[in-house]
Amino acid sequence: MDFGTYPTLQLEHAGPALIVTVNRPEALNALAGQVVEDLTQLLLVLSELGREGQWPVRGVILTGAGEKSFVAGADIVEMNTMDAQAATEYGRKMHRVTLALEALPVPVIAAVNGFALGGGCELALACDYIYASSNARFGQPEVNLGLVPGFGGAVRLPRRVSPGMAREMIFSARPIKADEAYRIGLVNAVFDNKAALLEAAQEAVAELATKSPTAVANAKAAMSAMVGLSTVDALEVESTSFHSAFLTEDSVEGRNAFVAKRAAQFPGS
Ligand code: CO8
Repeated sequence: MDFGTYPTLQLEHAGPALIVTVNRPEALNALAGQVVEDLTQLLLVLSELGREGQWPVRGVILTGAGEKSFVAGADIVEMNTMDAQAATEYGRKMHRVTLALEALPVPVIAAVNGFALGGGCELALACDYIYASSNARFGQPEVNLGLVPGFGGAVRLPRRVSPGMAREMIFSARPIKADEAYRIGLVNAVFDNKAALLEAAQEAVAELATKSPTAVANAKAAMSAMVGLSTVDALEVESTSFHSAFLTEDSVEGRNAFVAKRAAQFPGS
């Protein structure tokens, strides 16, 4: 699969993982318009994963260049040249990026090294797992700029942590350290440094690669579709998802392998 080349992204295809590095270290990897454009195009390519049973990538790892920052938010310098309409449209483009991340048929792991502020925290929130290095700092500092979160933070943060913690993070603009982010459930796991963080993210993708790709994709799609639904409607989504999973060749193989007491060899379809 040709993933393409992008001015602000570095791509590394490492076994079953695609490591995507936002590469603007001179601005702490802030989300300039070009980064948003590059992420948009890359996600369009990746949305084809799994077509015709092709799974060259089983998980995407999203990180930031350097040790100091994952993503320090929207590019404030660029934003300051915009009028309200252009800035809001910039926000809508990032909404589409976050929705595309959630719609990918493979899990996305945010490997957060250093600052994940504003749009950086919001980008991580659109990922399936958030892993952090011990120097990670998470925050929604928009009120310091007289703004509010614009890339989905007010929507996704209260769903990931408690509504009260989300309000405190957004109203106070106070960044929290990795260990506190872990304690409140924002982060799945914390690692000593960036090398250990990336190694753990790759191990997580290697583990995913042993599972049925169609089942993981089905589970991800169903869990995204259930957000905000009533219990009854969400259970209906689960039934539909279960039914289509049951019909896959992966499911036939998985069930037969269990009965035959052998390891499953999933065809990925
Ligand atoms: N945008 C543009 N440039 C940035 C950003 C940013 N978000 N963050 C850092 N930089 C630049 C700095 O200007 C500096 O550039 P230069 O070397 O040319 O002066 C360079 O990166 C290094 O930064 P610092 O010197 O400031 O590094 P420090 O270690 O002193 O401080 C901080 C690091 C604490 C992260 C500090 O840089 C900071 O506070 N950055 C801004 C963080 C922030 O407020 N982020 C939220 C932005 S708002 C947002 O994301 C809302 C999204 C919704 C927008 C809606 C649509 C438009």
